Amino acid sequence: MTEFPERRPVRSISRRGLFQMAGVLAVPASEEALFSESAEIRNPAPGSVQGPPGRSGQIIRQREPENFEFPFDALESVLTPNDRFYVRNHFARPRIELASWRLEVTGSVRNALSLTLDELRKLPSRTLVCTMECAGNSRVFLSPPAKGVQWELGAVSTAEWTGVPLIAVLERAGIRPEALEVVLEGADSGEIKDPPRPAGPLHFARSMPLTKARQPDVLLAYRMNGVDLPPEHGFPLRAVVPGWYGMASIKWLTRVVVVDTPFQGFFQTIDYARWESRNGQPVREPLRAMQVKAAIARPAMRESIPAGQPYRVHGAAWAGEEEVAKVEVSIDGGRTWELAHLEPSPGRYAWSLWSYSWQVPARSGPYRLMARATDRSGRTQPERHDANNENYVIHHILPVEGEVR
Ligand SMILES: Nc1nc2c(c(=O)[nH]1)N[C@H]1C(S)=C(S)[C@@H](COP(=O)(O)O)O[C@H]1N2
Ligand SMILES: [Mo]
Repeated sequence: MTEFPERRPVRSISRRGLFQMAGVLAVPASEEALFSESAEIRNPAPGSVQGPPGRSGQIIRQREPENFEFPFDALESVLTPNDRFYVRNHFARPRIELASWRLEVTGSVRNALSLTLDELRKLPSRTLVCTMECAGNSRVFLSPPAKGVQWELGAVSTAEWTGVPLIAVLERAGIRPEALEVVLEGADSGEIKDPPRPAGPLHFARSMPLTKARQPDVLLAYRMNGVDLPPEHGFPLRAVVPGWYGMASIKWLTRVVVVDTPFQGFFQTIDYARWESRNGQPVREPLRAMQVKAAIARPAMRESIPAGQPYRVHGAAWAGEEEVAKVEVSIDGGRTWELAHLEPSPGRYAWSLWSYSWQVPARSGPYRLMARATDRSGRTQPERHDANNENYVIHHILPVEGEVR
């Protein structure tokens, strides 16, 4: 029903301490900021649910299941604090008893495994900073309105993850030569509401080809930004599949199944898939790598800006399995573009923060700012949404409009 921004409870001192170190300001939310939008509007105009910048907490898009957005206009540092990191759940969050929890590794392997968290923690670990974006991020900007959670800019966040490489666990189990893919399954389950849908409940599950699963940066993660994985982010164990849209990074992981044929699950074919042309025929392909994208944190949508002063336009840019080569900004509706300053990213799969010093005109009037990223392979952002992506992969250039006053 109501979908207004709301502050979540303040977390432990230790976690806040961590992010003060990381340069994140813990600014308390003002109450006026939180109730700025009536939720009767299912697809609000861009910016209409934005409060003043700098508030803490997440934007509640849906309470059950939990779907919380990172307030992107509060972007301050590369790492997103755990209590602001967006949450995307399809079903109710599962209750997990650590004492009975096991990771089962089965299918096309020589020795099936059943591992406790302690056993996983004893294996050699790896730590990396990785950006995760929901494939439905920015959906609110599509017209006509697209079905699904009405994310603005903030269904994307970045954290430092620690865990065991998936391949290390697979090698212990012994991958059979005929193996093709690895299916990851979460403990959460439920029924799909809209057709086409299977009868009865199903678990959230996705697969990846073995070629991806062999990359040592694909982790089974148990720590996030230096603390145990929080419950809403998949405690005790989740996958982190760097460079891919978030749906691949299965939370509350309980089963890893090595398979010899392509997995055809609901979230692989019906949902989180797109149309691709093969020999002149559209075929269904699962979503995989994140596409190149720059997002503007400030100014926020419809932010008023004082005339005649310099303004620091800033945001983040990411490119999935590629690296961002440059970010450009246009202040004239896309006629001319100027290079933004790009900060070094803390890892191959982490977003880069960027900024651009804009000399705001002395006269009042409307403004229209655009940013676009280009990756190292030369791919850049399209001007329009690709209809074959339907309600996903929204990475076309999204202008920010407001008033100079
Ligand atoms: N078990 C399980 N894993 C899941 C999901 C889910 O609903 N259940 N959602 C996926 C989707 S669509 C995204 S975008 C990411 C979000 O991770 P986060 O909630 O930690 O941000 O988790 C993925 N992993
Ligand atoms: Mo997602």
